[in-house]
Amino acid sequence: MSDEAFPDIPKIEFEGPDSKNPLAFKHYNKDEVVGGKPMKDHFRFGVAYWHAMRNPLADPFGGGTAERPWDDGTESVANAQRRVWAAFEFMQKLGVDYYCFHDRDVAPEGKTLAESHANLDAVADELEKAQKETGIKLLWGTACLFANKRYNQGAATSPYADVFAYAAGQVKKAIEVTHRLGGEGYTFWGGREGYSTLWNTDLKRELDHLAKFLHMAVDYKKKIGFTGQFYIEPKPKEPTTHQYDSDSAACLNFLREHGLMGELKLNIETNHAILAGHTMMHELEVAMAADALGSIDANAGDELIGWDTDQFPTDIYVTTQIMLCLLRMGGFTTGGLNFDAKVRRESFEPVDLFHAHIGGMDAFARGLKIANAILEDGRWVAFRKERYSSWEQGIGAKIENGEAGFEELEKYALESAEPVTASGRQEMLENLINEFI
Ligand code: XLS
Ligand code: NI
Ligand code: NI
Repeated sequence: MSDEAFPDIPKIEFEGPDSKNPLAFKHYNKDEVVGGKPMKDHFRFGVAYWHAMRNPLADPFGGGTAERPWDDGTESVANAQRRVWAAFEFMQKLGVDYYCFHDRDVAPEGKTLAESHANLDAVADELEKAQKETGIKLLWGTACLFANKRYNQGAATSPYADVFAYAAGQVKKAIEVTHRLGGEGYTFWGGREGYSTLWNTDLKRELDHLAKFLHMAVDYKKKIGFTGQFYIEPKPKEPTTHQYDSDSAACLNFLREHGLMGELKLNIETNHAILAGHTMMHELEVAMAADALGSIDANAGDELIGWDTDQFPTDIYVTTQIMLCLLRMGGFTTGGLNFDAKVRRESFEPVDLFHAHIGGMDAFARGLKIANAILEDGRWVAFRKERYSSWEQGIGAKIENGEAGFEELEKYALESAEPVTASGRQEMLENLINEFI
């Protein structure tokens, strides 16, 4: 076997829309300037280490199918270190600039916390070398607080104080390693921070504990001088019946109630939006309205299966909506588009990892070009502006400026004719958007 993990796969290049080469980009042209900056800076694409490198592709009815010839299947540190080089070869050939990881997907869990820390350090040594050699950077790190049996009833929301303390020790270390590797962010996804039944759950106490945990993390981050952005990732259910961080609105309310606004932004995942009964655009708009959209876990769900299927994003209508939000926000600062997505169990060959990511990157490139064209055209923006124009002067401006109360408004309504509204023109706008797709 050659030293390469993907010996038959060359560097993926942009060949344009007419190319029939499945291992080429048709739309993602990293240096092409769209809307004032190169494509790669709009997206800041990241590979999710857990899916790309660690997902065995099992489902509830059968074990893993993934063929990963560079991996000897053991939970050894040496195997984990070797895997780092396969991961970076993959990312380099694909041409992404970022990756994300959980502590326990890059390094094996030891028998004690001390041993786990040491394993993580040993793999972080390799990650640091590989980052230096390739220029690939860490978008964010995170800790796996859901796989080990000790977390079966939660981590920061476990009914057991010792579990909370263990989780704190684990997260402390994960933040330190993220800091050491120059991570631009750190994500909290509350794997099992929720409940299965209220018969055994003190909901208020658990939520207070979660807030305490996050405050401790914020304090520690400042103490060690880690300036990366903290994110919280909403998800409504799965694995628990009800997750506390269920959607953007719930997360924002939680952060506000506990004095954490400004300390954490949201990392929003498409499939989680769907599970919450929302569209991705809704979740993004809610976060943007609170100035709290930080990063995105790019994937897709299956409308026919009610799980977090974590599929690769291919729907150009959705990528267009996401890019419309990002362009209006002025783009990411610390965040990026992390492909929190896995290939299907049937797609077990290494090359499928390339097909999947190429498809996702091309889908976003098209979304960007379409969204930029919609904004440059101006009709969509103008329609929305016109729809709210009654707030620009007269009584609308007075209300917005806090210069009118109920008495003034009643007087105004009594003296005015019946209010006039115009059509919302939903269908016309849907047609307008489709003009560009
Ligand atoms: C799981 C989450 C997870 C987070 C990181 O559903 O999406 O992958 O992104 O813990
Ligand atoms: Ni995610
Ligand atoms: Ni998910």
